[in-house]
Amino acid sequence: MDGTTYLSDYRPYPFTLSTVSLTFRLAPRATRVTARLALAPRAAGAALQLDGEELKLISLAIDGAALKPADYRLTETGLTIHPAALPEGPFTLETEVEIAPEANTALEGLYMSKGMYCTQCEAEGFRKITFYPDRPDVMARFHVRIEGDAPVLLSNGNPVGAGAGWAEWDDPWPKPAYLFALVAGELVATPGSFTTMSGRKTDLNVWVRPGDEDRTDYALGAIQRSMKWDEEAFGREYDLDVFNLVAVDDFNMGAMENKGLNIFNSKLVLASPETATDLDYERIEGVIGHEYFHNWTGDRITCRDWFQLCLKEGLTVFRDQSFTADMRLGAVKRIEDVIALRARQFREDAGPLAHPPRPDHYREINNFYTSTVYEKGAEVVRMLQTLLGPDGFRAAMDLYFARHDGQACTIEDWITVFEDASGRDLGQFKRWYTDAGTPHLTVEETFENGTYTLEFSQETKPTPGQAEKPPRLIPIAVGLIGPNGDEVVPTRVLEMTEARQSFAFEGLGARPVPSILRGFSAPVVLERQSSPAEQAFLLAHDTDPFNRWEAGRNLARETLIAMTTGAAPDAEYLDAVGGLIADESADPAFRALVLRLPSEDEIAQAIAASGKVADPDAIHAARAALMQALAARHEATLAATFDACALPGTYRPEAADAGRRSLRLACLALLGRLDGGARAAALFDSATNMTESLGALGLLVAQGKGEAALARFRARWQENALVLDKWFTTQLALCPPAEAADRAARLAEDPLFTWKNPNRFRALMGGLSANHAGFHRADGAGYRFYANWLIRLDPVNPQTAARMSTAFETRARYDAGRQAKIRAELERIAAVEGLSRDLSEMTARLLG
Ligand code: 0A1
Ligand code: ZN
Repeated sequence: MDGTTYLSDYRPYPFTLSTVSLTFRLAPRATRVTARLALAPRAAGAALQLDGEELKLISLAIDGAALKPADYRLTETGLTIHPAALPEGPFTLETEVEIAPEANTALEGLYMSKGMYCTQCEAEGFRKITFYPDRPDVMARFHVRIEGDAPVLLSNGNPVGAGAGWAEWDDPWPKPAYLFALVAGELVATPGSFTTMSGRKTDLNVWVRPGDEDRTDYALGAIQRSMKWDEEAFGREYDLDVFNLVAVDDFNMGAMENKGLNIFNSKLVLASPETATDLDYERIEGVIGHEYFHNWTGDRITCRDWFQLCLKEGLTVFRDQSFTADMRLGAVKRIEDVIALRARQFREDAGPLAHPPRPDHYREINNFYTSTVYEKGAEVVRMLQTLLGPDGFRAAMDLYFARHDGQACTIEDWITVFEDASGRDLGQFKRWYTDAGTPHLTVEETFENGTYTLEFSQETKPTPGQAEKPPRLIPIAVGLIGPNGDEVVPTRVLEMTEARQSFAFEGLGARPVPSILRGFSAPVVLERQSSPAEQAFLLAHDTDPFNRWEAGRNLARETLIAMTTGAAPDAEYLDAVGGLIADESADPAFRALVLRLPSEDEIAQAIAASGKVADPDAIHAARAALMQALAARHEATLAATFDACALPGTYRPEAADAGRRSLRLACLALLGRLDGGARAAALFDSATNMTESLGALGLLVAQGKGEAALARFRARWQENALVLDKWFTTQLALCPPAEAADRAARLAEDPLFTWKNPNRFRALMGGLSANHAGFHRADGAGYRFYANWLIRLDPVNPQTAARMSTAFETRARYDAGRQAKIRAELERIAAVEGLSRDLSEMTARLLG
C-alpha cells in the first residue's frame, strides 16, 4: 500500500549524532527553533535526510557556512542535503525554523494548552519542531535553552542555568527525539523529594495550573512509591537530579515518559476525594508508575524502530501491573486486568484490526498504540515470568539492563536475553510477538485407574494477512481439586507446544475437578465443557482466586447467553452468587467483582465467537433480567451487605476502603431494581466523595430517573473540566439505550461540549459507544452521529479521530442490517476529501 513502512526495510541511519543543542524563542504564532546537530557520516557518500513537517525554514548552515539552494531539497516531509554538500568527516548542521504552536490543534509537536506551551513527540512529533532524524535508534545528548516570558520553563534532564526570561537544561543521557519535552507557562509546583537506594537525593515536582494545586498530593506520593518499588522489585534507580511531572488539560493520550519531564493528561494527575473516584485513584497511581518505570524500560533502553513498540510498552505495562498488584490486592488487580484485556484486546484480535504485538507494517504508527501492543505485550512478558519462575525472570531482567543499557533494541534482543539467562530455546515462544489472534484452547478429560488426563488442543483463527497459525508455546497453570473441595494437586505449569497434547496426573483416589489456566496463565480462550454444578463448585472451592472468579464469570456468561434466546436465569448461578455476597472471608473487592455481570459488549463478543449473531437489544434485556433475578433472589443479603459496607469517617483512597465502596455500589446496582432507585437517590444526596456520587448518579440514569440529579451535578461541577467529563460519559453510557443517540446529539449542542479538547470529545463519543445497545440502535442513528463527528474532528485532531474509529471494529458480530449501516458510514468517512493518513488507514483496515 502506498506510504506503507515495512519492518523488513529497516536500515541503520547512515550518520551518527552525538549532541544536539536547541534554542527556543517562544511565541504563540511564531516560535523560532534553532538546532545544532553534531553529525558524522558512518560511510562516505550518503545523503543527509532529515524529517520535518509544517516547518518554515529560516536558515541552514554546515560548519557555519550557509547552504545554497542547490545543496539541498526541501519537501513536505523533510530535508535532504546532497552528499556533495557534506564534509567527509564530522560536521555541525545548524538550522533555524519557525513554527506556530498556537495553530497546532493536532497536539503533536509543540502546541498550546490553555496558554501553556507543551510538547508531545512520540511517535513522530519532533519532526514538527525542527529538522531531525526523527527515529528512535538515533540517540543523542540534548542541551536546551528556552527563551520566553513564562515564569516556568522546563525541559529534560537537569537544570543548568536560569535567569529572567530564559532557562537552560542539559540531559546527560542520550535519547531519541521522541523523548524530548518542553513545557513553559504559568505553573505551580507541589515539591517533594526522594532519596535513592545509593543515597542520591532527587527533587520531585508536580506542576499544575494555578488553582489545581490542591489536587496534587496523591500524584506526588505515587511518584515516591513508584521510585521505591522499582528499586525493590527490579533494582532500578533514578538517574537525574530532578524529576518533573506536568499536568496538561489538552492531551491525546494518557501520559508520556519524556526523560525527567513526564507530561500527563490532567485526568491522570489531579485527584481529591470530592472529584476523583476510586478507579481514578487507582489509575493515577498505575499510570504514574507506568511513566516512571519507562525511565529504564523505554528511556535508558529504547526501541530500534516503531515495530518494536511492545518492547517498551508491553514490558512497562507488565511492570505497572505488578506495581499496582503490590500496592493493592494482587488477586483483584489480576482479575481487573483480565477483564480489560478481554474487553479490548480480545475484541481487537477478533476483528479486522487484529495485528501481532510486533506488527511488520504500518502506514501511521500512531494507529498502533493498541491494546495488543500494550496489554497483550504485557501478557507475553507475564508468560516469560511464568515459564522462568520469579528468580529466573529477575535474573533475565538484570541481564537485559546490564547488556542493553543505552541501546535501541529489538524483540530479538529481548528474546536472546531470556534464552541466555535461562538456557532455553524460545524460538517457538517468539510467535507470541509475531502472530496475531487469540488461541482457543479446548480440553478433554479422562479418569482411569487413578490417572487423570487432560488433553488440550489449540487453534487460532486466521487474521488479516496471516492465514497460517502454527501452534504456540502455551503455559497452562493447572491445579486439581478433590470431590470434598480440598486441593489434591497444587498449581503446576504445563507447557503445551503441540497442536494437540496430553498431560497425565497419577495416583489420584477419585476423579478431581480441574482448575485450568490459573491466574490466567496465558492470553487464550479456554473452551471446556463443564456443568453449572461444577462451575459452582469451583466458585466455592477453588484456591486460585482468579479461577474462582472465572467460574462465576462463566456461569454468568452462559446464563446470559441462554437468556438472550428466552431461557430463564440459571438457578445454580443464582444460588452460587448468594453464598459469596455475604462471605466475610472473601475480600469485599473480590465479592464486588463476582457480583459485576459481564458487560453487554463482552456478551456480544462471546455470542459472535460461537458463530451466532449478536442482538444488542436482546443482550441488554437479558442483562437487565438477570440483575432483576439476582436482586429478587438475594434482596435481604444485598441490603444487609449494602448497609454493612458503609464507611463512616473521612475518605481514604486505599484499596481496602475502595473495595468496600465497590461492593456497596455493586449491591446498590441490584437493589435499585427493587427499590425504584430510592437508595441510589439517598446516596446521591448524602455522598461526600465522587465514587459514591457518580456511582449513584449512574444508577439513577440507568433507571431513567437521573434528570434532576444530572442537573444538580452539572451545576455543582461546571467549573471542573474533569468532573464534567464524567457527567457527559455517565449519562450516555448508562441511559436507556433507546435514548442514547438523541441524548448524544443534544449534548453535542451543549456549550460545555468543547469538542477540540480530547478528553471532552472522548467523554461524549466514548460514552455513546459504551452504551452498547444505544450505539448499535437498529436504525443506525448512533453510527451516523458518531461518524459525523469523526469526520468533523479529523482535520483538527487526526490521531484522536483515528483512535475513536475503533468503535466500528465489531461490525461482523451483528445482523446484516447493522453491518450494512456500519459499512456505509465507514465508506462515507473513507470518501472524505483530504482525510488524514491516520483515519484513512483505519477506515481501510476496518472495511477489510
Ligand atoms: N508512550 C506513552 C503513550 C503515548 C503514546 C503516543 C502518544 O502520542 C502518539 C502519546 C503518549 C505511554 O506509554 O504512556
Ligand atoms: Zn508506555
